[in-house]
Amino acid sequence: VILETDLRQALERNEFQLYYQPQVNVQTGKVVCAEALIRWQHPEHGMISPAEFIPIAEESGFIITLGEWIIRTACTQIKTLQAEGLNNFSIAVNISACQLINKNFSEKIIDIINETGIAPELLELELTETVFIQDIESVKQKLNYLSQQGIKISIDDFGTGYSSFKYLQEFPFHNLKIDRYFISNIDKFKNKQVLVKSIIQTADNLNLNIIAEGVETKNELAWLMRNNCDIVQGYFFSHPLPIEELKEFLSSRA
Ligand code: G
Ligand code: G
Ligand code: NA
Ligand code: MN
Repeated sequence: VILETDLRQALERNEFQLYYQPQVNVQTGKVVCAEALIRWQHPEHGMISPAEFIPIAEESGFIITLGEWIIRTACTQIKTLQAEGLNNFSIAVNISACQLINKNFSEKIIDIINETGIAPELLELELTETVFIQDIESVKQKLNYLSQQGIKISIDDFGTGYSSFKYLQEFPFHNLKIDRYFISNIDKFKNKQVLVKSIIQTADNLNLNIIAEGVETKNELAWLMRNNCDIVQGYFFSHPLPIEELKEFLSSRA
C-alpha cells in the first residue's frame, strides 16, 4: 500500500520524474508538443505507475503539492528547451479535477509561468470529463481566465466519461483528445469510425484541434490521415520518454 507520507517523502527525495510523449503533426511531420506523464522511480520497488499513486495523491489532497511540482517542472523544461533553440515547443500537463477545484489554482499557474518566464501559450492543461461533475460555474470561470491569459486547454479522453457535446461549446477548449479506446483498431471497426468521424466533424465546427491518442499501428494512422486528423500521439511514434531521449527524438526528426 502507498500512503500519503510515502508520496511526500518521494517528492523530498526527488524520486518523481516527468516523461514526455511526443505529439506529431502528420501533415508537416513536426513535433510541436509533448504530453508530460509522471513516473515514480522507487529505490526498492522500481518504477511505479501513476495509475497506482495518482488516485492516492488525489484522495489525500497531496495532489495539490505534487501538481504544483509537475507544473513547475514542465514550465522549467519549456524554458530549458527554448535555451537550446526549440522556440515554440509546448508541453501538455495532466490536471486532476481536484487541482482545478482548489481555490488558488489559477493564481498558482500564473505565478509559475511568471517565475519561469515562459510564454503562457506554451503551456497546455489536459482535463478529463470529470471536471464537468464538479462546481461547473467556478470551473468555467477559472478556465476562461486561464485561457484569456493565453494558456491552452485540452479536453482529454474524450468520449469515455461524462462528455457532452454541449460542454465543448461552453468551455474554452483549444484541443480535443480522442480517447485511445476509439483509436484502437479504428481501421477495422465501422462503429468506431462512425463515432470518430462525428467527433472530428464537431471539433471542426467548433474550431478545436483534434488529437488522436494511443495510435499504435500504421493502419490506424492511415485511417486518421484519410479522415483529416492531423495530430497524433501513441506508441507507433514513441512511448513517453525521459527528457534526454525526447531531445534525441526531436533532433532525429529535425
Ligand atoms: O503512462 P501512463 O501510465 O502515464 O499514465 C497513467 C494514468 O496516470 C493516465 O490516466 C494519466 O493521465 C495519469 N497521469 C500521468 N501523469 C499524470 C500527471 O502528471 N498528473 C495527473 N493528474 N495524472 C497523470
Ligand atoms: O489518461 P491519459 O490519456 O492522460 O493517459 C495516457 C496514458 O496512455 C498513459 O498511461 C500513456 O503511457 C498511455 N499511452 C500513450 N500512448 C499509448 C499507446 O499508443 N497505447 C496505449 N495502450 N497506451 C498509450
Ligand atoms: Na492526458
Ligand atoms: Mn488521454
